[in-house]
Amino acid sequence: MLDLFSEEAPWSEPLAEGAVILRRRVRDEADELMTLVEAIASQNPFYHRITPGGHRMSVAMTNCGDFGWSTDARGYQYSGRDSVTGRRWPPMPDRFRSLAVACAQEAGFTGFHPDACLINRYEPGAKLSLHQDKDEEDFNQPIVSVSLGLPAVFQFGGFERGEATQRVLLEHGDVVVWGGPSRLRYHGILPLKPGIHPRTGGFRFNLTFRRAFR
Ligand code: MD6
Ligand code: FE
Repeated sequence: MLDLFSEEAPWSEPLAEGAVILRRRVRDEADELMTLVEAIASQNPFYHRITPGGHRMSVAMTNCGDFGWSTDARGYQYSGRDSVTGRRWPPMPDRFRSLAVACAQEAGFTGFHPDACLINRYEPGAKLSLHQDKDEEDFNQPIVSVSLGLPAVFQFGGFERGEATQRVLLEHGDVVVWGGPSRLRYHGILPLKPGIHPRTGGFRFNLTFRRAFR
């Protein structure tokens, strides 16, 4: 019998055409994912990057995979090396890749081949202003976003910055898959509220898997 009141994870919540939240999709493996994040950060620490406009980002970032996204005085770009350290990014763990591919598939996107994984770390007050993800070459490939640790409010808008936004809470273990007709929607994260999460302490982490180059 269909029981509408049992909380059987994961469950999916459509956001818009081409965008879906897979609620608690990685909750049971979140500890192991965090251990991998810590290993990556021990090789390539989180930095608060400086935007071309000279602003220090409130979100600290690192990457793994063949390419990493970052920003510096030259602009926003994907590159094979960290411009701070000059070193290649740590490889994308197989565990990360297969998870991202599986989530994309569950959302209806076959043939996702991520070559970059951006890892964001939010502290209380950290936010990400409304933006589009448009530094990738092929907008036919979706983005898979994994939330770990403290909850945050995700803003999900339209195709112009000024359009109204939906607000949804993203919690530990939630995955958002994002592509097709929604691929270029504006989105952002409101300032993180202070709290303590049993696995991540005072932080929220977000992994976004992307295909940067064709
Ligand atoms: C975050 N995420 O959740 C920031 N971009 O911390 C993003 O900017 C994002 O979640 C594209 C697709 C999904 C996302
Ligand atoms: Fe984004």
